[in-house]
Amino acid sequence: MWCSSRESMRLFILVALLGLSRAQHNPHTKNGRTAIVHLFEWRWADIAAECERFLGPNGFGGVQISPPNEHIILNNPWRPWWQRYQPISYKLCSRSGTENELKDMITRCNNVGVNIYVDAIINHMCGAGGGEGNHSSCGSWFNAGTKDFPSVPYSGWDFNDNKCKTASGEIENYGDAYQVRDCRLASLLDLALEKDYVRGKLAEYMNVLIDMGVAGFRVDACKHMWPGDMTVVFGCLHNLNTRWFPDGSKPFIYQEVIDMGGESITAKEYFHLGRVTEFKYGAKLGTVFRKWNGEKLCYTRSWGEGWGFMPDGNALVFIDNHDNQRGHGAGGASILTFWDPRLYKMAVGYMLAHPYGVARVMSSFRWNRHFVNGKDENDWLGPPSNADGSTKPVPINPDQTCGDGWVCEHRWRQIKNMAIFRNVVNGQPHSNWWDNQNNQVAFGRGDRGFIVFNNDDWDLNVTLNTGMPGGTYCDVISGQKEGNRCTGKQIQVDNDGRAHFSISNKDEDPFVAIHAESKL
Ligand code: QV4
Ligand code: CA
Repeated sequence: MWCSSRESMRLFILVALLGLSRAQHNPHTKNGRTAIVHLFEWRWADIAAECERFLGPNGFGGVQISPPNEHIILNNPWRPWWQRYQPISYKLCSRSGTENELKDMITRCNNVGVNIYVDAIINHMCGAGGGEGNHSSCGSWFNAGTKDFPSVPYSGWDFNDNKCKTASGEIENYGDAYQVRDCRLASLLDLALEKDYVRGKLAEYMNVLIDMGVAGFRVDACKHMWPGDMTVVFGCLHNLNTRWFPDGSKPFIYQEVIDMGGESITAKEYFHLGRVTEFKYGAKLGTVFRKWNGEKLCYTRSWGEGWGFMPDGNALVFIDNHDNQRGHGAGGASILTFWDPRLYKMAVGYMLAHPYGVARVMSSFRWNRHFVNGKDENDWLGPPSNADGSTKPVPINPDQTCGDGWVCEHRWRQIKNMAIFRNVVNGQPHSNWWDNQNNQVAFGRGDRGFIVFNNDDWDLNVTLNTGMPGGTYCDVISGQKEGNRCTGKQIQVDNDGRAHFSISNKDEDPFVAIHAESKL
């Protein structure tokens, strides 16, 4: 069972004194793997297969899965993706599959070296307007109006309404930390995490998943929870399952806090608990690659902390996420997504080549966008589904792309190969920077890898010091090494480490990347 708050407080202080409090910052990826991929709304059966047939063989470190717990099922709008952000209980049946399918996926992914990270919704239950009945993914009865969730069980006592001071009961002003944490986010019934009982239920839910073999959690809506309450819940978490992880490993925690500056709550308040999503990263890199606001790629020489981002050891980075790729959450119009594939591939490539942060790749489904006055009226549309609302499987085409509306950005050659690049250069310093004082830049990672971008409107033709050992390398963007042949451009590195690069601004992908394992 769960630990009492006093025990966990003592444990926390002990852990802090021993200097082990950074344990929850480690993703525990296996065998030198690095990148995480968010398989948004995928079914457990498809993720298990993807681990075995693609993620394991291509060196991906882990998968962020959609919330596995019981959620509301909505008819209006019809089965939106965001119904999964409205918990009904901690039973493990969801739109992605059953508890057995979840267990099978966790086991099979771990067995091929791929970790599972769970999207944990612990700030709230369903919306206040969620009604009464059993329109929920395991069929549990609930009543949102009276705040009754017997399958947990939670009752009215377990929610924050008595503490919230706004007239509407909603968060009205993000300048007031009390409102942000004690009032309702978008009408979602706000849990009282100050209560031992609630803390215990949350820890129990997370511990069931840890015992099954997950490696950690993306924790939803952390801005809306008090760090002190979260400290107690996380202090109660088990160590990872020793069938796959070293003895004494703590779950990896990465917290969703959107801190673009200018609010009362800052990301810093959460650093001791685990990593934090760095939302400035994608917003800024999108602005740079789009060349908006006078930004130039050459200014990214000091990319990372030099741009005012959080400390490297705290950051979880991404180009887009499931919210801001469709106008939810934060980041605005500069966010690059699969809808802008040419710039998107460069931005994801840049992220995966750069040492800052733990990197997460997005894998999306396509939907019918319908803009009215600049707003996408279809931003709610759920994953590819059958007429009864069940999610469609992910079919793999003969050319290895995905069918039925699944985008599978992680399978795009350029992105997959850059995930491998990140593993090959892991631990190497950012080195041998070059730029043309505009939008052509290059940098290396010690003597293990080198990347060159041309985001100008003219050709790049330059000889650069790569820092790499002499030899012929295969560019993993225009092609890749297959056996001992190269399906893309070849790059000749001289014995002094210098190589000539030529990248037309008209190239399909105007960037080139080579690494130690793409040597011919
Ligand atoms: C609406 C109104 C309310 C009204 C209510 C009446 O907004 O004012 O009282 O109807 O019933 C959906 C609807 C939203 C609706 C709400 C409750 O979009 O209109 O309220 O349900 O019925 C996702 C979606 C939300 C969705 C939510 C729950 O993005 O649109 O709300 O799921 O289904 C902030 C936070 C940050 C958050 C981000 C989106 O600081 O934490 O906003 N991001 C995370 C997730 C995100 C998720 C949630 C948090 C909530 O990444 O996907 O929201 O779990 O920046
Ligand atoms: Ca809250």
